[in-house]
Amino acid sequence: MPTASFHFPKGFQWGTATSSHQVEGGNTNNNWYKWEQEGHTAHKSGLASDWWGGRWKEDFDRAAEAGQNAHRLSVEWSRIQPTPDRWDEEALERYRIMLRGLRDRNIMPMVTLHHFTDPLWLGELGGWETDAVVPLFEKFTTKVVEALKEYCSLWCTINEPNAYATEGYLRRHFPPGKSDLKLDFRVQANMARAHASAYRAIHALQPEARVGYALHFRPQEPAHSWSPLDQLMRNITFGGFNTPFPSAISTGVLKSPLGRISVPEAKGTQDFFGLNYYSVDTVAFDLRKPEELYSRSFFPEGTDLADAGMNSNTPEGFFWAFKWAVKTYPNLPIIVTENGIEDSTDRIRPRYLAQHVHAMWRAVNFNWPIKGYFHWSLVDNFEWERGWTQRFGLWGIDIETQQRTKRPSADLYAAICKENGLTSEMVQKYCPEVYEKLFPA
Ligand code: IFM
Repeated sequence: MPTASFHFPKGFQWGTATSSHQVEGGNTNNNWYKWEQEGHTAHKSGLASDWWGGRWKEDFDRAAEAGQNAHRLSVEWSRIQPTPDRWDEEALERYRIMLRGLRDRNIMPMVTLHHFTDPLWLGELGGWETDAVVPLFEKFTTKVVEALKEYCSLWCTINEPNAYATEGYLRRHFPPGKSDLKLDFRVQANMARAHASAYRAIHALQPEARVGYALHFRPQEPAHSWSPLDQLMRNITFGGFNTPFPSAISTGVLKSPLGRISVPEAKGTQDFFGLNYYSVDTVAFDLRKPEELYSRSFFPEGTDLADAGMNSNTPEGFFWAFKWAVKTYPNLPIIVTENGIEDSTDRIRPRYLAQHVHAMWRAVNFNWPIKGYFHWSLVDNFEWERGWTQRFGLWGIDIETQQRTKRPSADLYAAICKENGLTSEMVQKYCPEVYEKLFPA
């Protein structure tokens, strides 16, 4: 009997999340492969975590032994439809085998249909910049759902449409490396349209399906609450990044600081809200940053920051994200589709995990309808433009040998999954430095 504990409702899903290009390896027919060859990334994805080579089996074993009962993965469009007029049935069969592999281990799959990568041929047709993508994505969705519906009924149409658009059409970190705010919002509008038609296509094939998308939600705070300019920049950043896509789904209008795009067909097209939460940013007005629209995002001194400096440990932002979600989408189930931190030495991850699970528990206790949590990530994987410099896995991977090494957080997360909660003993064992914060006497 633990001394003190924070338990979750019966049936809560505990899992991990991954995506095709980040773990499969050997994806040579998509825009990211090209982007890597052109030298835009710190490293190349190469074999990634070698799941296409079969290592998914040992990694799913790890997840099952660690008490996980759910896993979110994505399918690779460029493998399944290598050219506009050809389907690769063998690739689909491989995904069927992987999903069966999850089911055999009592792990419920969630499948994402689009996670940042596009087939090369799609880019040649204009990618997400034109609404010609909408019927193409619907066709792809139909093909995948027909093939995989025996094993999966929980679908995420598009991962982080806001990050895809911002990184590819404003900040130039992702392909196609453009910087054009208008295009950024046009791409998000087309993603909302494609999401809506995929939503309907999935329900037509599988009435019991639960379908949603995953938003990268990044709360922002003004550097100085007394500064109207910092406040203004915070509001522009917040309204430019976090809210346009959600507004398209809740109201049928994609609202951005630049204007509005009508997407009436998107209104109400979700059965759950997928929340990807990592960290809070501080925003300041900065005249030296015209390319960032005169704003600067940073982590203030004293922040509990990961070594690689990409995310900080700010669990209060996680609670705030839930609060925002229930206000934006009243009564809609929430699934945490991603949450985690880059940390090769596991210095910060145990407390990050414990404090975020605690923040989620607080939210559950307001009867906010949170149904599951997918930690990012099961094993180290290819982190986009940052290559292999950021390690998000509960298990580390030596990329040369593909050898896995368990990080202490994997045991902490296993204890949480098996207990369906967080106990004082776990905190005492894995992150005693936050014991007083989580269990004040
Ligand atoms: O690795 C990414 C993932 O592909 C999308 N969400 C954020 C993760 C960590 O940066």
